Amino acid sequence: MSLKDWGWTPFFSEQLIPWKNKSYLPARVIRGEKNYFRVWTEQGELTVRFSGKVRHKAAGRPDLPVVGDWVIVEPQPGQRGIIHALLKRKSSFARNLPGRRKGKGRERIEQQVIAANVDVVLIVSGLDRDFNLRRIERYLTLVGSSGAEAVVLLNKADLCSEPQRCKKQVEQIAGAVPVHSCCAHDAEQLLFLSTYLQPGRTLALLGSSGVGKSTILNSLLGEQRQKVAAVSTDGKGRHTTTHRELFLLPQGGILMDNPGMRELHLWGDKEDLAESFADVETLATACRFNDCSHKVEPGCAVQAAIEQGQLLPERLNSYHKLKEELENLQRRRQPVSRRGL
Ligand SMILES: Nc1nc2c(ncn2[C@@H]2O[C@H](COP(=O)(O)OP(=O)(O)OP(=O)(O)O)[C@@H](O)[C@H]2O)c(=O)[nH]1
Ligand SMILES: [Mg+2]
Ligand SMILES: [Zn+2]
Repeated sequence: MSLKDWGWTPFFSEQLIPWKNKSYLPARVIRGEKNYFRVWTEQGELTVRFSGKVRHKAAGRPDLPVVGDWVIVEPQPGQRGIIHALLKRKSSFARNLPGRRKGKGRERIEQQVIAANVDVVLIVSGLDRDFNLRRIERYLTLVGSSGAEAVVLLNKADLCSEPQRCKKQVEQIAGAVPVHSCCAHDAEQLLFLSTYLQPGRTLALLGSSGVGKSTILNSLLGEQRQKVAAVSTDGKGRHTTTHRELFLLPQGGILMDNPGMRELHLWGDKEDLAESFADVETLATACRFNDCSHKVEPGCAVQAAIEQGQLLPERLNSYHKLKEELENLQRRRQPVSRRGL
């Protein structure tokens, strides 16, 4: 196995210049625990922690390593090592940290980078009780701001009486993002994923708990590596997966399994809606006023599209809601110094 199989590209090797004369190794973070990481290197897997210097230099949590990151590691005896630096990310997805802390009477917001260097995010949604177009819109906006490509995977097609109808509904809100439906228990139904899987390419499974993310991974691996558990009687997942982790697939490609997301507070700015709500924003170019809010103004092309049945009111509500959330975030965001590592 080579670094390339794990996603190493010139984008990262160009960053090695300052480290050239040291006996350090590039390594990919494949799993994060509370106080240490598992990384993959050309010499195999190591358990590593980051040096005090890395912690000290980090301007905040976003500058600390997460699963998917490439780091510079000094190997130590006993399959251990120390992380000396974090390489610049090609892509990262982040959310506004749920359960914001309050500092000195002022509400603080914090960016939580969930994962790094992902090429394609598979947004997984169940075609059972989990199915929710508004949640898919939220995921599409999150991925739109990450630098990764998005693909929607509607799983549990066997539990849905009209999977094609649901798929069409999703296609209507997904713009150019491809939408697939499948049953994860049947490996043949996952063959279409080979379009996205290539050696060195990193895919990540994202979605609520219980939608079948780990089941998809196990099917692709051809073995039960990740624990899966039935959803509870109220249709909710059980948060079976508790860690993010990267897996190398036998057919080539890397797949990240993630814990189910409880809350999905966006991190980004309102420009991120340009992709996930391209339909609304295109209509908006024909509004009479440049700063039209698409609520009450005369000559609003968006409202006109609703009246003519070309745009669903739920979709516009969703747009307003996410836009407000992003504007609020922009207002409250404190400039974080990006010192890098
Ligand atoms: N009927 C049906 N059941 C499925 C399918 N995919 C997964 N399941 C079942 O759904 C349940 C939850 O699957 P998991 O793979 O654990 O879900 P997960 O998304 O990894 O959940 P967390 O780890 O909690 O985030 C398990 O009982 C699976 O067997 C499918 O396509 N059809
Ligand atoms: Mg899981
Ligand atoms: Zn308007």
